[in-house]
Amino acid sequence: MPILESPEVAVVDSPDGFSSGLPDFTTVSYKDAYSRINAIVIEGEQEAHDNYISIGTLIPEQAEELKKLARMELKHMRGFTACGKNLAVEPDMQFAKQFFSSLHGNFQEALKDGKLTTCFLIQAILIEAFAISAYHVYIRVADPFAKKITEGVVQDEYLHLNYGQEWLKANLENCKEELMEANKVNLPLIKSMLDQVAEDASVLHMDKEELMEEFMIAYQDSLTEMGLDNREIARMALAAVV
Ligand code: PL3
Ligand code: FE2
Ligand code: FE2
Repeated sequence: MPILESPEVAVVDSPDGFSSGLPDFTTVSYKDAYSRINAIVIEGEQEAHDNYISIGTLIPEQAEELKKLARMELKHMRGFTACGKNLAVEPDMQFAKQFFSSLHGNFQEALKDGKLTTCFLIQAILIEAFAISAYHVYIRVADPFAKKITEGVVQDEYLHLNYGQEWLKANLENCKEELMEANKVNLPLIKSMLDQVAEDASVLHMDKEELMEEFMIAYQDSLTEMGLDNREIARMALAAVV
């Protein structure tokens, strides 16, 4: 009488290496998904550079420090460009520009109105937390070349998030209202960007739930550090559920 089914699936090492959790980096479907994800990351790093330079125009006494952050973003951009080249993938930059367009528009409008709080929330908190979550998840399933690059990048992204967090913390009493309002408008955009990228991400073996979880950790930690209480944080996070 058979007692146990033989656990074939668990022990057989499939030819595409799936059992190790790593995808086959050479398939057409991997490269197709990577052409969009890689472009998003390249565009995101470029826009992050531009955004820190722009923020520097609103706080001239911090412009030098912000230029340093901006320079790191260009280095990240070059790193991820190399990741695409290494896999012989052509990034779909047109797709990526479109992907960022709403958030980009909101940042530009805040900049024009001198709304520093909104600029910091969009770039240093939302975009950096999005990058941190994506990079953490990607590191687990990346090819060895990209893994090494991404590990270096993610450390820098924490510095960027901290920079914005400390500015918002120091100005919290004056900026809370604008912070809440900007969050209400822009957190849903991050959620919909995540929805848009989920299918391609899954081809890279990046799980959507895991991405959301990592995002929420970085985002909520940073709001806690800023000095917001649990109720305020819950209220802010709920803006993603719309
Ligand atoms: C700020 O320093 C960088 C902003 C970049 C934003 C990236 C968002 C990434 C979402 C796509 C998830 C896949 C990540 C894979 C990495 C090659
Ligand atoms: Fe970056
Ligand atoms: Fe960054």
